[in-house]
Amino acid sequence: MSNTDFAVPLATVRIRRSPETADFLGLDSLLTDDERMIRDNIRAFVPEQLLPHVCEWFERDALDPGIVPELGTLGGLGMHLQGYACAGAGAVAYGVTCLKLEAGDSGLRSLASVQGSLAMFAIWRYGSEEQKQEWLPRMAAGEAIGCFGLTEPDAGSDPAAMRTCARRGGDDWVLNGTKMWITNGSIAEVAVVWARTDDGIRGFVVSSDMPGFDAQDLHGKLSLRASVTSELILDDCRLPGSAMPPEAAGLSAPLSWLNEARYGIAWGAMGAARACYEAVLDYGLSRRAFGKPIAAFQLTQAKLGSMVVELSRGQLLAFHLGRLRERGAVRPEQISLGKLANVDAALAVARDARTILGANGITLEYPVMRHANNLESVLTYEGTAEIHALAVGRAVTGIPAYR
Ligand code: TGC
Ligand code: FAD
Repeated sequence: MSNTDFAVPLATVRIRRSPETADFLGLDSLLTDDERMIRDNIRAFVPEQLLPHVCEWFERDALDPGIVPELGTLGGLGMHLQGYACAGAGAVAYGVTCLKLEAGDSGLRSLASVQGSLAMFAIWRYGSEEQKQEWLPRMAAGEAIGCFGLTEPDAGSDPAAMRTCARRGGDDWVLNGTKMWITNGSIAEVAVVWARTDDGIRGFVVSSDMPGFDAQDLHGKLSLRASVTSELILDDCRLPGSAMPPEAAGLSAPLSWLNEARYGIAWGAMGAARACYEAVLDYGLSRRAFGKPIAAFQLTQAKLGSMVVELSRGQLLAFHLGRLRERGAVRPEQISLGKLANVDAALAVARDARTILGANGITLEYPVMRHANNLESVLTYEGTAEIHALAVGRAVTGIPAYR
């Protein structure tokens, strides 16, 4: 018997695929008709408006802000807020939107998270009526972009160590300091920034045309390249007294808003993972080695099987958090668990997916390494994996171990 006798005859490699392979458990049936409709709108937007450009943006380390009004038209910005031209959608509808956006690129979901869950939510929750009227309808339409400045060069995981300060100048506030790694920074018309005052940490709504406000883009990123990331410089930036919403006081304000965005990431990471899985499933069925599709090898199927497990678990987890959230019953540490688990799962899927593509996997021709690189930022921002592990640890032991 020769070696070739062991090869599987082509005719025996029968391909019987589950019709909804990325939704192995049929989770789609858990969505309401409205949620499915919102999901389908965004699903169409990504291949039409994002995918034709995203590789070029990733290569150029840039994003065309022209996409923002397009997303606004679909109701994808601040969609979970009520009033002020926002859609008032539920948490699961917002979640499936994040999933679909991040299936395109984490940079697009980031843009929507920062705009809707951080900048708009801050104004919606704590802003004066005048600030809400001035900013929210335009931000929902994508006519004005917002950013959220908490992190500083020397204060990321520990925002309580921030140095940016605000002092009184008559009735005005005068801000000095630097914010670092700020998504949408240089394309934003409005920034919600945090500064130390004599009265503790406070939030400020800063229009980017105020004298003393500057934003410089950060370059040389190997991750989240189809996204604008900037440094904000506040150099004697003078703001009217009304720029400080009275209730945006203490770190608990920004930290509680982060729950909004972290929840979206639990869904979004599953979008990146699904895109990786779908790309390599098709590839594995058509790419041949040793006389048969590489998807016919047991080692490849083990990888695909574990991707399906991670995707199914992660989407169920995100869905459960969403329904809890809609009942007002979700706890911050449960959101920490969701962000931690689903970003880890997405990274594992992306890493396995890259190997299935072989050398093709290191190119931009396939979305996998772009997603894998992006997920390194997602692992770090909105609280690092370590910070979320500590949040879960604090919840189960009652002992805070951050300090
Ligand atoms: P600690 O004493 O624990 O807390 C201070 C106050 O905040 C409250 N709090 C929360 N409230 C609601 N939800 C949460 N998740 C909360 N976490 C804390 C807390 O109850 C307390 O309230 P009060 O009333 O007693 O004063 O504060 P700490 O200084 O010891 O720090 C705790 C720690 C480490 C958890 C916190 O500092 C933290 O979360 N660090 C991570 C920072 C972070 O996530 N930064 C994200 C910046 S924005 C961003 O990354 C955007 S990325 C772009 C994109 O989204 O796409
Ligand atoms: P550090 O806090 O210096 O942490 C370094 C390492 O030490 C990490 O592994 C961390 O987990 C670990 N560590 C720190 N403390 C502990 C501890 N107590 N126990 C165990 N380990 C610990 N911020 C904004 O405010 N707005 C934005 O729009 C924004 N966008 C971003 C976009 C991108 C692409 C990136 C990469 C970041 C963005 N960030 C933004 C910043 C982000 O939130 C921070 O990078 C993040 O909070 C971590 O802070 P750091 O980078 O300073 O890391």
